[in-house]
Amino acid sequence: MHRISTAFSLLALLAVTAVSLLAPVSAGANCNVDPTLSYCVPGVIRNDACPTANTEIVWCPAGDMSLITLTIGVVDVNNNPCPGCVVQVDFRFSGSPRTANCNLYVCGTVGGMVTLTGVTNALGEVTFTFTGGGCGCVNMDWTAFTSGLVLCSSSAQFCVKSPDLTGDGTINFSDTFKFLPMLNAGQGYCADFNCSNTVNFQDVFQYLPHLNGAHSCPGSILPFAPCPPGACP
Ligand SMILES: [Ca+2]
Ligand SMILES: [Ca+2]
Repeated sequence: MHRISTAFSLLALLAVTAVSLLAPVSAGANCNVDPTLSYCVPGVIRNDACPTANTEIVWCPAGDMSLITLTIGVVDVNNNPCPGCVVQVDFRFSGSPRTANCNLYVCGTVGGMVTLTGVTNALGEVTFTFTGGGCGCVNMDWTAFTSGLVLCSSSAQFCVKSPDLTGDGTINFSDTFKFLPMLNAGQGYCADFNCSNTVNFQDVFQYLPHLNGAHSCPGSILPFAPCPPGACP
């Protein structure tokens, strides 16, 4: 009897050990986060035909061109990375469209607002990415939290253009109607998809795959910067 209960105890101990080995290590929960050393870095993932040094990016609602990013880095009081930290970020986008090209929007936002949650990786970082449509300049404001602590709160501006020239969430014939006059004139900031300062066949090649694919933003669109009255035909 004693031998059996010892065997049971050993089995129970092995089971507990196995479970504790399998359970995820909650490093984030044990991390003594230092909000003053933690950081938020805005940026872009460039995937368009403009020169790298260009300040404007070309984005497509389908997300297959350049993206706006925000990377949050969480570190502890010794400046070591905190992996496994749950980070929540309140984003607020606003901006000014070029009036001739109307609305601006960011996919996944409602009127430019969205709250996103992510978990930091082994480097203590988590990156959020955004795409959208329309032509103009976008302001991204954010406040990032972890465990009720404010990690950082700031803003950045990005100037964008898109094959979704009308800024209604989809690329279709109405965008072509906006594109053609600029192609015929040989100029137009919003249709200059390779940032060459002219609009020609090279920009047509940039535009067509998005038109042919009827690229669109998943979900409904609520632009945060609607065009001024009378600016859209
Ligand atoms: Ca459109
Ligand atoms: Ca061009």
